[in-house]
Amino acid sequence: MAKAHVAMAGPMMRLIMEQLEAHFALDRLWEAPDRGALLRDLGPRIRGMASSPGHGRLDAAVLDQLPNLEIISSFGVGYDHVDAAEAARRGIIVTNTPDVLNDEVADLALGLLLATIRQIPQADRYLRSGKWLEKPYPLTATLRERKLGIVGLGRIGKAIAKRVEAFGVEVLYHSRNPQEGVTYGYHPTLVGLAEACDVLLVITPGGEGTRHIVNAEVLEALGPTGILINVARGSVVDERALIEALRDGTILSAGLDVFEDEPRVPQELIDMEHVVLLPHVGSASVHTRNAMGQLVVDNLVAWFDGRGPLTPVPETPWSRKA
Ligand code: NAP
Ligand code: 8YV
Repeated sequence: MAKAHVAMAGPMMRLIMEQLEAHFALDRLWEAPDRGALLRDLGPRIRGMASSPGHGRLDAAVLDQLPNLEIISSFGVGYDHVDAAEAARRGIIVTNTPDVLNDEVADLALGLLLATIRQIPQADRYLRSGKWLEKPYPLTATLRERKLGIVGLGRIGKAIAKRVEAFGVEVLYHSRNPQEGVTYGYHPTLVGLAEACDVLLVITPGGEGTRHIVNAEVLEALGPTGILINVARGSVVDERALIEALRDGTILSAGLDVFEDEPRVPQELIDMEHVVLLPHVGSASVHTRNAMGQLVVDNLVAWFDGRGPLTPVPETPWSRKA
C-alpha cells in the first residue's frame, strides 16, 4: 500500500524526521523553491502535518490548500499557532504533546523564580567581572514570607505548585474555573490574585483568550515588591506595560522565558540589569524534547494505523466523541 503523505513546513528534530520518513511519504515544504506551486500540485494528497510553532500559523488560508488533511500533529503542549477551532470545523484532528514536559517546565519555572529573586545570573556576572575582589555582592530580595500566585493551575501549573509548596511558600491561583481537588486559595479575578500575592507566575495557554490578561492594572495590583514570572506565552503579558512597570518601580522584577515577538526581545528589557531573560527554554532538555518529539510521531502513526489520535486537543472532533 502507498505510504500516506505527511507534510512538514519547516525542519524538526532528527528523531521526528527519521521516523516520519520511515512510516510516511514525508513532504519537506520548506525545501521547495516555490511552495505555492508545490502545494497546488501536492496539497490534495497531503493527509497529515507535523507542525511546530516556529513554522508559522496554521489557519484557514493554509488549510484551504490541504483539502484532504486529516490530522495536524503539533510539537509542544501550547498550540496557539494552530487554528484548532477552524480545523475542528473541517473535521481535522489536532494533537499536541501534553504531560511529558510538565516536570521539566516546572523545574525551569522554579529555577527562573529563584534566579530572579536572588539575582543568580547577576551574581555570576559580578564574580566573572572581578567585582567580588572589591566587595561582596549586595544583599537581594527573598522568597521567604512571600505568597505565590499561579495564573493557570493546569497540568504544569500544578507541578509548579507542588514544588513551590516544598519551598514552604503559600500558593494561590487564578483560572477561569476553580480546580477540583486542590487546597490552594482560588481567586476568581486576576487583579484579585495580584493584590493577594507578591509573586505572579503565569502558565496559561496563549492565543486570543489570554492576550494581555497581565496588563498595567494587574502589575499595579502586584505592587512595588512584586515579581512577575512568565513561562506561558509572551502574548499573555502586555510587554509595553511590563517595561513601563519595571522602569518606574511599579513592580520589583521579572523573570521571562517567553516574549511577544520571539526570538526578538525588546532592547529595553535586554538593557535592564534587574530582570532575568531566557530564550524560551522551559522544556528544552534532550530528555524532554525527545519525549515530545516521540509523541508527535506516535500521534501520526496511531492515526494512520486506525487507532485514533493519542493526545487530541480539546477542540478536536475526536475528543468530543470520546
Ligand atoms: P493546561 O493543563 O491546559 O492548563 C492551562 C490552565 O490555564 C488551566 O488551568 C486553565 O484553566 C487556565 N486558563 C486557560 N485560559 C485562561 C484564562 N483566559 N485566564 C486564566 N486562566 C486560564 O495546560 P498546560 O499543559 O499546563 O500548559 C500551559 C501552557 O504553558 C501551554 O499552553 C503553553 O502556552 C505554556 N508552556 C510553555 C512552555 C515554555 O517552554 N515556556 C512549555 C510548555 C508549556 P481554566 O480553563 O479554568 O481557565
Ligand atoms: C516548546 C512550549 O519549546 O510546549 C510548549 O508549549 O512552549 C515548549 O515546550 C515549543 O512549543 C517548541 O517550540
